[in-house]
Amino acid sequence: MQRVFSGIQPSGVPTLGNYLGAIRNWVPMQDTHESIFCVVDQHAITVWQDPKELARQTRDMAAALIACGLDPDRCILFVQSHVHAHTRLAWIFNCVARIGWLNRMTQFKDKAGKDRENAGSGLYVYPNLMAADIHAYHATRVPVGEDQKQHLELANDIAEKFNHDYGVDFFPHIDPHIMGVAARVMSLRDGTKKMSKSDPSDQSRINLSDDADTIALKIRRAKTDPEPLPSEMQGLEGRPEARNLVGILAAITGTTPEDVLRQHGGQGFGTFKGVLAEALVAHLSPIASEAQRLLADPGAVDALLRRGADRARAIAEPIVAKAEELVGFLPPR
Ligand code: AQP
Repeated sequence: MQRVFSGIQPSGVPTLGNYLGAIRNWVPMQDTHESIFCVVDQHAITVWQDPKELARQTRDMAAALIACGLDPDRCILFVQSHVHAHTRLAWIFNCVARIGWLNRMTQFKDKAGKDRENAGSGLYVYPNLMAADIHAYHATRVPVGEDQKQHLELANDIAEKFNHDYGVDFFPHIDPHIMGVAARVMSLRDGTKKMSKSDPSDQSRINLSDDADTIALKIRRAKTDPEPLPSEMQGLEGRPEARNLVGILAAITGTTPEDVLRQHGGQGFGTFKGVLAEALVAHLSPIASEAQRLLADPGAVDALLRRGADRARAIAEPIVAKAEELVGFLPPR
């Protein structure tokens, strides 16, 4: 059975973007793959996180993932910092990856902004830790949103260079699995910017914890243009906000943007936004309630995560110990 690895940062409340671009697609994989899912708190601190918030957000994220359908009995669900094999392998990868490769990473450029000299060095080597997350499990399938594709290509370059430098065939090739219709959900305030849990504007995103009224309000306020919806896809050209809302409705109702336009073409946004809000509320409300129910017993969520870490460690430890041996480290015992 192919092994899947994917992760999500506890850098806030998971958004509709995280859900449609990643989490939702992880759920069926539990039946078809050996599935490993990780709340990547070490990635999260590559930008400032309030220490008091981070632990809570990590637990909240785990509860949200379970509420979305990840079953800790059918997958391995754990917290990155609980399994030290990730950072041990990341150090080796820091030494394998070339600076020129990292310089090409667009996410670093986006997140570091103009003041690059002042960005944390962790943000710069983030892709090396991500490569380690995956290769520590010899995972070969990585379901992610379209924005992570470049990092996966880098993870393959790192594996190839490691194998070449040490004359082995140790780290396998990763098969990026870029997700469906709404592979990239955009901000509700700016259709050219991706929806992000750390966007300063809460109005820019739907959080999985939002209640029905909040969802309806955010959709009502979502930026659009004055034209009605077109009936065909080419009518969405140059209209990023309209395209985004159409993509979201298609993804949430399991149809295609073409079908959405066939059905709603000619409608003004007042009507269309009502339909979209209703579909979102129907889909997301049960998730929010289930996450709340789980968080009523935080100790139980923590216990599930500890068990997940034990299972993750059992896979990653021997792989990373072997990588260390290949590099020439003296065995610790
Ligand atoms: N807007 C999005 N559309 C589609 N997929 C998305 N993902 C994130 N945003 C969108 C996918 O969610 C998975 C987990 O993401 P992450 O938490 O590891 O990091 P991220 O991509 O940086 O997500 P955010 O929400 O934008 O977090 P912050 O604000 O902290 O940077 C990934 O598979 C990603 O593709």
